[in-house]
Amino acid sequence: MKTLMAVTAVVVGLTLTAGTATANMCPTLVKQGRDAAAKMDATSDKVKKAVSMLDKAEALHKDGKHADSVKQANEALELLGVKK
Ligand SMILES: [Cu+2]
Repeated sequence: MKTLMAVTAVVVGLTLTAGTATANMCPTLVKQGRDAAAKMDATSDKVKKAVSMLDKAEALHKDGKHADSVKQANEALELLGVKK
C-alpha cells in the first residue's frame, strides 16, 4: 500500500512538474513586463499596447492556456524591448 502511494505520488508529481513548467512562466513573464512598463511612459501607445497584451496573457494563464499566455507575454516583452 505504501509502495503504491509512493508510486502514485511520483507520477502525480511528474505530471504536475511537466504541466507547471510552462504554467509558472506566465506570471513571471507578465510580472517582468509590468515591472518594465511601470518604468516607462504609461501614456505611450507602445506601453499601452504592451500592457493590454500582458492583461491578455494573464487572462489566458487563468484559463489554463499557458502556451498562448507565454507567447502573448513574450510578444509584450519584445514590444517593450525587455531582455529575457
Ligand atoms: Cu500560465
